[in-house]
Amino acid sequence: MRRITFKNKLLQKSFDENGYVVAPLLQSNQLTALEKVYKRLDTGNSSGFHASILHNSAEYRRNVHGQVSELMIGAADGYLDNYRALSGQFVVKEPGKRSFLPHHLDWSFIDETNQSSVAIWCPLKDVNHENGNLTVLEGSHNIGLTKRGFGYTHTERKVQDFLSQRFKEVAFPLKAGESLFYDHRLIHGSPPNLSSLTRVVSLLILIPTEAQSLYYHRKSEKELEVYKTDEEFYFRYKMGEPKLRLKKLAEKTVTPNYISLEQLSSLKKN
Ligand SMILES: O=C(O)CCC(=O)C(=O)O
Repeated sequence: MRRITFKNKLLQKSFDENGYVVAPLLQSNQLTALEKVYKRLDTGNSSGFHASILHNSAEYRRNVHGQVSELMIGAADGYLDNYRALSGQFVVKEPGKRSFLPHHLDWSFIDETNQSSVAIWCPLKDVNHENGNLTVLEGSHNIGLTKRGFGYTHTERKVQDFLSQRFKEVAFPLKAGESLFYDHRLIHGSPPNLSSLTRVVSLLILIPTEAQSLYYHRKSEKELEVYKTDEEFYFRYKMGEPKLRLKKLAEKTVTPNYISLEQLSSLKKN
């Protein structure tokens, strides 16, 4: 049986069925505090879509994590059943077409066979289609793509047709402080920010308190090495670097899941 994520049974049911829950999270004073943190730490000269977890500076990654998780964890605790913060981030869209983010899956943070990790996506200002609200393929978490490494692309053209025939795309225009809680197995993306203002979202990634955090490292197109990680992992390492200088913590190698037509078709037959 799958571990519970939400304290509230109705929210849990919706999370199980759809792969997400929308709920109010932050008050205006918390949003103002996050805005100030973003402005104080922002190093400028970015373009398109950028996420603080991929910033070059380990100090920046650490500072953002510390401040975002401190400001979001209390409200998150109100909803989630015994989860802990793994990574606090800002995910930002600068104005312009280049900030488009096609449908994708985030990499896995834990073994998701019987438990879920959660992302809480909370805009600091209202979001809509024009400035890049999140969209999801409702129910796509149930495809069960649980072994996802960093650095796989999901660009096969026929995949989009397959997905749009099978799943309903739902967009989430949200008020500042409202949040989308999504299961990391859910396919999601966002249109470009075509407004004139930068869109800033605070994002908190949480895992069950007792879960071992993991990193699925791309060894080849067909192989993922599984590493145990600790609290410091996302400050010490920048994803996508050719050499992460990981200690020899590998336990096993698994076959990666990614959104390819081949994998989706074989899963459909099962
Ligand atoms: O902030 C966005 O628009 C998308 C974020 C996202 O897809 C991600 O962080 O994986």
